Amino acid sequence: MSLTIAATPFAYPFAVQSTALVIIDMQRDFVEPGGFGETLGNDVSLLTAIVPACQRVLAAWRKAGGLVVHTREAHRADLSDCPPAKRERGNPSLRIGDEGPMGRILVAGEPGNQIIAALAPIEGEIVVNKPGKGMFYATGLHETLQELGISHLLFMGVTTEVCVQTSMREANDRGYDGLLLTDCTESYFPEFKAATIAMVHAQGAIVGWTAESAQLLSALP
Ligand code: C5J
Repeated sequence: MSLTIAATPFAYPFAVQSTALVIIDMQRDFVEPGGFGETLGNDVSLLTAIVPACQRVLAAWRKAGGLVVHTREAHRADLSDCPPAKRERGNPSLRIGDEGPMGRILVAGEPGNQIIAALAPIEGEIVVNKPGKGMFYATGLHETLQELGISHLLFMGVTTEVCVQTSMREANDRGYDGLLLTDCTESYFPEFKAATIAMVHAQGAIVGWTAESAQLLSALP
């Protein structure tokens, strides 16, 4: 069945069977108080504020029978998939692989690397550990989505201008129609979120579409 979201800059037609809901990096270290994000001086309450809206969308999408993809920014324990340039840049108090407040920073399997309980994956959902900011780099996800006949992607998660935007741009270059749910994404920097939303739907949806979650919820049967 063809559905339509009243989106910006124009209507977004989609079908549940060929669309995946993608939840980017809602992992404890970025979102929860006491995690890595907070040790960097970020106000994580901005990010936790989107959790109820994300839960509503996830519940409705599961009920509609749609595919769900969860991502985590995660490296192997030996950091063989972490380029030195990523680990060594700048002068942070903690680097990737160091012991942080919730285990080793951005290392797969550590407590801080788990998706927050409120959005925990269930059986049948795809969980992708991604070593980069974008969800397609070195993950094999494009091939999986192609096999499943997915052509449309609905995006939620954090942070808007980093991993969410990078993933949307990667998706756009691979031929997917992507839509960003604006009340289900957040940044530690509100001005970066606003700029990203504007960039995504500028120039006739040059990267994709944007809409509030209410628009998606009212479009679902
Ligand atoms: C994400 C980051 N998930 N900001 N990572 O956006 O480093």
